[in-house]
Amino acid sequence: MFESSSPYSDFVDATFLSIVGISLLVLLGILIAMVFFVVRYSRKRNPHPTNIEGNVPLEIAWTLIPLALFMGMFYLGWEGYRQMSNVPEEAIPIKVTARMWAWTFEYPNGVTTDTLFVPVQAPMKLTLQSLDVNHSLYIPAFRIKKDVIPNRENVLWFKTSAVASYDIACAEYCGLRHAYMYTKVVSQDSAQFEQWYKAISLGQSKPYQALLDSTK
Ligand SMILES: [Cu+2]
Repeated sequence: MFESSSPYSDFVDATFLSIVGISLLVLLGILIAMVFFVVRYSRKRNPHPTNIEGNVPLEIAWTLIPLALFMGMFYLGWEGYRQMSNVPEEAIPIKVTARMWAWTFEYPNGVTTDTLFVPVQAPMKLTLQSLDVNHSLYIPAFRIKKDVIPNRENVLWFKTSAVASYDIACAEYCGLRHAYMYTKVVSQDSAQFEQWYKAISLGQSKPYQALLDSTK
């Protein structure tokens, strides 16, 4: 579940787990305090209520502790966003077009495919555009999801760390056959990729299913 397959999947997982951890600690703290107050200050033990005027140290504590927690979470989110937005200059540009209900990937030489083939370890820059409605490019293994909006270009980048294939889905409900908007990222070693790229540029590529099988 927490296998690293893109440059920032580890960071996203660590952020996710630390926020879940903080939430659990806070939940536990609130529960313990609640049970303590229910027992200690029940009407039986404490028949006469006291008016409390305020407590400066306590107020400072319950302001500063949540502030520190939120700033910590903000930092993790910001850092993750920064990593995802800083596209390496040498990244290979791919134009991704979404439409009801399919993905098209266009390589620098103008060749288009329905499956995204990439060389392993090479940074890829995906420019996303939609021909009709809102879609969202989602690659769960890479911890990436980016909306694809008509009349607007969004950009994402990634780099694969292993020779393997990964699912691509549409994560924005886009009509009747939305659930069929599945395809794959197929990461190959660079020699294999070069060969495929040359073949497909000459119009003699193998059917993609054969390539998918070879990466299993
Ligand atoms: Cu879609």
